[in-house]
Amino acid sequence: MADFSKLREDFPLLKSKMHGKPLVYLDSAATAQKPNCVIDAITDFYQNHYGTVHRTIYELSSFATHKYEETRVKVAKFLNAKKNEEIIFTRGTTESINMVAYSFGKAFINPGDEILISEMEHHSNIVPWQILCEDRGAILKVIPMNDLGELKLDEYAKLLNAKTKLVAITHVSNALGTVNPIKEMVKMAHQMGAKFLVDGAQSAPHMKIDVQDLDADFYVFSGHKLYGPTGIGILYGKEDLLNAMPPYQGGGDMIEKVTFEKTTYNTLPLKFEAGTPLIAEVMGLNAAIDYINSIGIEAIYAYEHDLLVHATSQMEQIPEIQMIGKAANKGAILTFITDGIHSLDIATLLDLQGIAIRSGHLCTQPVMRHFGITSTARASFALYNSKDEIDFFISALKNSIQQLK
Ligand code: 7TS
Repeated sequence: MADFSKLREDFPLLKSKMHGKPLVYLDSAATAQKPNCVIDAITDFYQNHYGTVHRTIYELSSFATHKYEETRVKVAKFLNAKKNEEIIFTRGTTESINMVAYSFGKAFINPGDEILISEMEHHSNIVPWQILCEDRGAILKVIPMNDLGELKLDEYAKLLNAKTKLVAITHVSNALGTVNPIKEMVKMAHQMGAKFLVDGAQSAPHMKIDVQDLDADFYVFSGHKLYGPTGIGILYGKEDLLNAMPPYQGGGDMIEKVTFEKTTYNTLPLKFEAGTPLIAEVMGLNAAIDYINSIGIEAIYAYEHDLLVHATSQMEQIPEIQMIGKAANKGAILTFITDGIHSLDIATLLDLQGIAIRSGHLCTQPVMRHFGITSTARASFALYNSKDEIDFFISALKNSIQQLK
């Protein structure tokens, strides 16, 4: 069992001070801090091994290609994908969703078809579908949620019909913390013949993912929320679907043969990886997955859940605080508003005490609309946070409220 009190030491930035106070970093839902092993893997690659992948045979390139493809195998294992070829490297969750919207859309979406999303989606799982629907004459429908921040599954069942071609839902809401019953939702979609995309941006870093058990057709996430570098993400897709979809971009590596008359495309996964890829970022992701595996994702889930329970019970005792997102099954995300005080003011006062939280609409304006607000404050936890930090955050929050009242 990992000693979580020591893990913090793996993260150099967490030793720093902000406004002269020790940093308490509570914005991991936006992006996670990086352990030394990830930073070192990227530096080591640039200093000692840097070269291109797939195109040539000299030693540097062979090494880079080997590590690049080794990372694909690690990601496939991490998600329990059936085949390594089902793992595509992208720039992040946003790009993965846009890729599916473009390529799946081109192959399978026709005028009058329906795409289902939910009221709690991040803007990256709304806008690409709107663009697609406008383009193809398709219709976007939205599964509503209740005031606890849980999806209404009875409404979902009613919205599903023979015209539904794709359902795209977040596994864990970045605004509410809600963990959606994805396995059950996938089953319902499949019974209607619809495909299912899971936005795993907030689940992959925190819980065991088994794409075969979920039976998801697509599962996407970002490396930077998983203690890896920015600029790297994953699109998992079932092989037969990816094979049936046209390429997203044209360029080097994604071709089999090019002539001016006709070009034929490479097989999976390179068909979807046009151009020189994010090689150093993949090296960083490789190290990040090793790091998570060395701790154990189940242990991370249990530890963070404990932090969530500890924080929630204290938050509920602050009379001026109203929690946004009270689902029965929640990830380690606490979103709240404060009577008569703007979230930006709270975030500013906390920042002066070294505490980093997010404020604003959290890229989920429809969630804000549901609750009749425009802005919230959000504290989110990761494996390097501690109960002491949470206690410090709670007391600083209480002080800030008294100051601003
Ligand atoms: N989907 C969800 C559920 C997210 O939380 C995010 C990022 C994205 C998609 C987009 O990921 P990206 O890596 O492509 O940007 N969420 C947040 C957040 O809550 N605060 O900043 C980014």
